[in-house]
Amino acid sequence: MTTERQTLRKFLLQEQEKSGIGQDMMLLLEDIATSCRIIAHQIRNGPFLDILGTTETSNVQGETQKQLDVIANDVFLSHCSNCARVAALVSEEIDEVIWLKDAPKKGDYLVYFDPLDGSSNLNVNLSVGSIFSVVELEDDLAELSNEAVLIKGAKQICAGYSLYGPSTSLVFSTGQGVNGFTHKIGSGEFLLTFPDMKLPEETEEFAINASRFRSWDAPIRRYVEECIDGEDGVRGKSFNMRWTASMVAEVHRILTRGGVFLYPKDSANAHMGGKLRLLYEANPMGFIVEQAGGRASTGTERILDVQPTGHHQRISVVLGCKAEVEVIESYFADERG
Ligand code: P6P
Repeated sequence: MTTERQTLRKFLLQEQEKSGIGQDMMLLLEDIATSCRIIAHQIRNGPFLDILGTTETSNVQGETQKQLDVIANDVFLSHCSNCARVAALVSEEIDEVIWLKDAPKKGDYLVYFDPLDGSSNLNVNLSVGSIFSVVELEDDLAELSNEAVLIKGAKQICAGYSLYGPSTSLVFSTGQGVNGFTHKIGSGEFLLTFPDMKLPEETEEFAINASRFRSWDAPIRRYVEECIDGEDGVRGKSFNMRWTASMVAEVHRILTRGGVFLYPKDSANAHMGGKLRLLYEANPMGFIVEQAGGRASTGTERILDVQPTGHHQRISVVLGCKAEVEVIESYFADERG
């Protein structure tokens, strides 16, 4: 007999009592959930809608945009603008900060998102996802400037992702742990399927793009070589490796069965500061991993403590099971001497 699963709405009402998240955050999360349902529908019907191709345009990252990158971005823009408390939107796909208010007030929301992460997986039918992060303004804004959205990840009040895989998962935290929902085809409801997600302390699985081996800094190379040395090496145990080219899929796997994800700054991307973006990839995923009992680091400092210097800033990312991230951090410390 299947148990009656809690709907997203019922969960949010319960959370409202427990964590004090207000009506506005509930409305925003419902709008984000609607965005994810629409994007999931577009992806699943992509071959029939002829939208799995690329556009003639590039985004601020210099990446050629997929049609679904643009579609997903437009869906997030239109739905996240519904909530009267949203003062600004920061999208991976748009150069400038999108201000929705002339005079944002204390308590207004800043919403950062990567509308379709891993979109190179789209035309080979592999998992992609959306990532979102919400920060509450601590003071009225005297002026609308890009600097106003450069807020540390530790200030997030909500972060999450939607994974468009065999099923559509919506996983988020409002600071009271991590909970995951699955979209039930037919009813359209997101139902609670992964309550209170927790990372194991240890793991035997790491995720890294091994083709970048020649560019890695010494601590990363040392860590990966020791994992590959297995039982006969200093780690004394075997490791498995995964790489899906979708941070959302990697993080969901890690939240579900453990692991560590590495996309470090290396000699090939150091001029950009790394590959992954701080405000709408590293910060939200770091928040969720920490809320699930894990750790999120640049290798030398906590990601959520990094003071952003640009709203499309890139950063080195090592996140997952705490013990494994600490091993990697210790290798960077050894290198500093
Ligand atoms: P690579 C997707 O483009 C992304 O931003 C992350 O989702 C993913 O982990 C990484 O880049 C994949 O990078 O170099 O393996 O293509």
